[in-house]
Parts: sequence; C-alpha cells; structure tokens
Amino acid sequence: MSEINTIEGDLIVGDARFTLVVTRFNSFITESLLDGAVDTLLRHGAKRENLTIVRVPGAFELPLVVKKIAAKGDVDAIVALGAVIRGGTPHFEYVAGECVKGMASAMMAHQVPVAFGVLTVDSIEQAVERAGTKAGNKGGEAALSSIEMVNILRQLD
Ligand code: INI
Repeated sequence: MSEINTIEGDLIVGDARFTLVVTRFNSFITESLLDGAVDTLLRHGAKRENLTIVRVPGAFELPLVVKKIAAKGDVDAIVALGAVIRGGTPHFEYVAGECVKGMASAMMAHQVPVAFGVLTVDSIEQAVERAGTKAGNKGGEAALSSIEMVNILRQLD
C-alpha cells in the first residue's frame, strides 16, 4: 500500500519568534498562564531574544493589539492570554464574545497563528484550576499549539 502524504507540525521551536499578549485584568490568574506559556516555549527550545511580552488592560483589548502585531508580520505566532470570569451580569458574554471574534479575525486576515489562551470560566475556582493547578496550565497548552501551528504553516508555505 502506498504511503499517505501527511503533514504534521512538530514541537521544536528553532528560530521562531513569538509574542505573548497578556491581560492585566485578573492578573493573579493571567500571570500564571504567562509563566506556563514562557516555560513551555523555553523548554521547547525558544530563544529568550525571540520572545516578546505585551501587557494589555483586559480581554476586550486583546484583539486590537493582536491584530496590530499580526499586521506587522515580524512574528511567527502570537499567544493571547487572559481570563474572563463570569459575574452576575451579561458583561462576561460581551467581553468573551468580542475577544474570540476579534482574535479569530486577526488570525485569518494576517495568516499569523493566534493561540487562544483566554480562559472563559464560571468561577475563580475554575480559573485557578486551569492556571497551573489540577486542570493543568492553559497558557502552556496555548504555547504548545502555537509551536505546532508555526511548524505546520512552514510546511504548507
Ligand atoms: N476583562 C477581562 O480580561 N476579564 C474579565 O473577566 C472582565 N470582566 O469580567 O469584566 C474584563 N473586563 C474588562 C474589559 O476587558 C476591558 O478591559 C474594559 O471593559 C475596558 O475596555
């Protein structure tokens, strides 16, 4: 039987450049997501000089900054990190909805992978669980998916 042509991204960073965009809102959670993302990138061979961290006020501001970075075209991937925690009002839906829509559209417009490391959770407890405790670190997972995407796109180019 003939081989099936398969394209997969490995998890080796090489010389790839990453920008991590992190919210100050809920910083007690998002700084742990950032630690997880940076740790993952470094352990997969990223060079410190190829990492840039940008801090933004909240998740609502992520799309504009992500779009601006993507449009410049000088990074291989963007890792967006934030935490939107449901309160008693519809605010959560608006912030989370605009955040995901805006970042998806930036990714598609500029063809730069944007990893969605934004927690959308019902409680602080759920956020803590996903920021380096019993449900892992979603910042690290987002970083990993960005490495994979860089390597898939390099093969497709
Ligand atoms: N921003 C967040 O990143 N997470 C939240 O949970 C959140 N809530 O719930 O309000 C939040 N709001 C701030 C928003 O992102 C903007 O920074 C603000 O509205 C100013 O534009």
